Amino acid sequence: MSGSNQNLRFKTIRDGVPADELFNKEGLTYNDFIILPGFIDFGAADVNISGQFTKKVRLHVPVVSSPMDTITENEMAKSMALMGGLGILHNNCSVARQVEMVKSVKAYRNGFISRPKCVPPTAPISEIIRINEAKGISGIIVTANGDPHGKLLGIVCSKDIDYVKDKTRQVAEVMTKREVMTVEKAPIRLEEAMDVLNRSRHGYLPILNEADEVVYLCSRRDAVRARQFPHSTLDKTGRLVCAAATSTRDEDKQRVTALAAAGVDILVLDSSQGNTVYQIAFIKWVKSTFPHVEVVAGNVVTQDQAKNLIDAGADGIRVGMGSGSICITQEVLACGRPQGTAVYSVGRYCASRGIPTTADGGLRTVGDICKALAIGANVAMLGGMLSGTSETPGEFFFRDGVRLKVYRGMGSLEAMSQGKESGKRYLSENEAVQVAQGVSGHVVDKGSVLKLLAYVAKGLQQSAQDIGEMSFDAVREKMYEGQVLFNRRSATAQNEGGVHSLHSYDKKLYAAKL
Ligand code: CPR
Repeated sequence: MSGSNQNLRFKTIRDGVPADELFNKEGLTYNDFIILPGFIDFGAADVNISGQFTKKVRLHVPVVSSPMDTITENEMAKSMALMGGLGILHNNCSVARQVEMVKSVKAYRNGFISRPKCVPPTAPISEIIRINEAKGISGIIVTANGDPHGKLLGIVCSKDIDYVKDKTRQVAEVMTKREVMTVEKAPIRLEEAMDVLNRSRHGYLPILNEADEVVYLCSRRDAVRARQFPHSTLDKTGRLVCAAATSTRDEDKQRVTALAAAGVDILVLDSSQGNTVYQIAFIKWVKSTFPHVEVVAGNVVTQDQAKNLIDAGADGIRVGMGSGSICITQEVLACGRPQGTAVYSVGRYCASRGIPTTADGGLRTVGDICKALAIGANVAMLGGMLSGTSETPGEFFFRDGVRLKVYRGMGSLEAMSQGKESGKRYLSENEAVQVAQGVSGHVVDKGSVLKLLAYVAKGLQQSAQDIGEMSFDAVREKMYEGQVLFNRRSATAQNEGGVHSLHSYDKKLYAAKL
C-alpha cells in the first residue's frame, strides 16, 4: 500500500527542522523537541518496532532493563526476554549469585533439550524421585543403556509412580512404553515440534533418529511458554537470551569466565564513563577469550568516546551520562551531556560504523522512547520506567497508604555500601571518601512488567504510524535523509503538551487485557 503513495509521503514543504539542525546547535533532551507527523497509509498493527541491541541480537520490543540492583535480577530478566525485550542482570553481588541468576534465565525456557535427564530400564523408582526432587523435572525418559542419546524405551512421569508403594521396583515396570508415546523423527524445526506438543496431550515429545535413538526432547511447559510469548528473545537453541553486567577490572575476568561457563550471551560493561584504558583492554580480552559472547560497551556521550570502544571490538554502544532519574552526576561532576543530543550524535556515528546504540537514562514516557528511537537509538534502556513493577527485586511496603518499592542509583551511597561492584562503576570502590553520583528513593507500585511492556510496544507502533513509517529502522533512515522533521519546544509549549487547565484528574496510562 505504502509503495504507491511515495509522492504523498515525500515532504516537499519543509516547515520543520531536520535532526542535524536541531541537535548541532545546543544540548537538548527529549522534552525539548517534538517530532512532526507524516503521511499514514497503513495500520499501526503493521508497524515493526524491532531493534538491534548488538550486532547479532535483535529485539522484537526494543527495550532493555537496566543492570541496577533495584531493577534487574532473574525475575525481571526472564519477563523482559519472554516479552521480546531483554533484561541485563546487575553485578552488585557475588560472582556466585550472578551465575545463579544467569543459569535461572537460561533454564527457564528450553527449545530442544539436547541432553535430557535419563535412566536405564533397570533403575529403581527411587532414582526417578531423586531426579524429580533435585531438578524439578516431572518426566524422565528411559533408554536401553541409560544414555541421553540411547534407544528410546519409554518415559516415566510423576503420575506413573505416585501410587507405587515399593520404590525399589524397576522403572521398566511402570513406564509408558515407546509404542504408545507420541514421537517425531529428526530433523524437525523447533516451531513444528512445539506445535505437535501444543496439540498433543503429552508432557514431552522425544525427537528420534532412524535407529529410534533420542536426539532431543521437547517439553509441554516450554511449548506453553512459546505459545503465550511468541516473540521472546531466544538464542539458537530456543533458550532465552541472557545478558549480564560486569565491571572491567582484572579481577572481573574471573566473573566473566564464570558467567560465560553459565551460558551468558551478552556482557554489558557497566561504567558511567566507559572511555577508559580498562574498558578497551577488557573488550579485547573478552572478544579474544570468548568470541561467541557479545559485548555492549559504554557509557559514552560523544562520538570520539564511541570510536575508541568500537575500534576495540564492541558489538553495541550504550549512551548516557548523567541523565538517569536517580542521578546527580552532572550536578556533582559537571560532566555529561543532555541526552537527546548525546543519542543523536553518538547514534549517528555508530550507525556509520554499523554498530547499534542503546539510549540509556532519562526516559520517562513511551513518547520519550519513541523520540530516542527516532533520533538514532536502536534500543532504549529503562530504569525508572520499570521501577516499582512486581518483577523488580525488593519488597513492596506501605507509606501513607501508598504501596511503594525502593529505586536507587548504582552510585548512591546505599548501593555502593552494599556491594563494591557498584562503586567500580564510578571508579571509586576503594576510596576513603566516596562521592555519591545518585540517590535512593521510593516509587509507586506499577503492576506487572508484562503489561507495561505490552503497553510500550503498542505505543511505539502508534508513534511510528503517526510519523508515517512502518518501522523505526525506516524512521531513522528518513531522519538521516532529512525527511523526518522536528520542532524545538519552548517551556510553555512543553506545558501545553501535558495535561493542563483541569481542576483535577486521574492519569491512567493504559488498560490491558492480558
Ligand atoms: P532512568 O531510566 O532511571 O532515568 O536511568 C537509568 C540509568 O541511570 C541506568 O541505566 C544507568 O545508566 C544510570 N544510573 C544508574 N545509577 C546511576 C547513578 Cl547513581 N548516577 C548516574 N547514573 C546512574
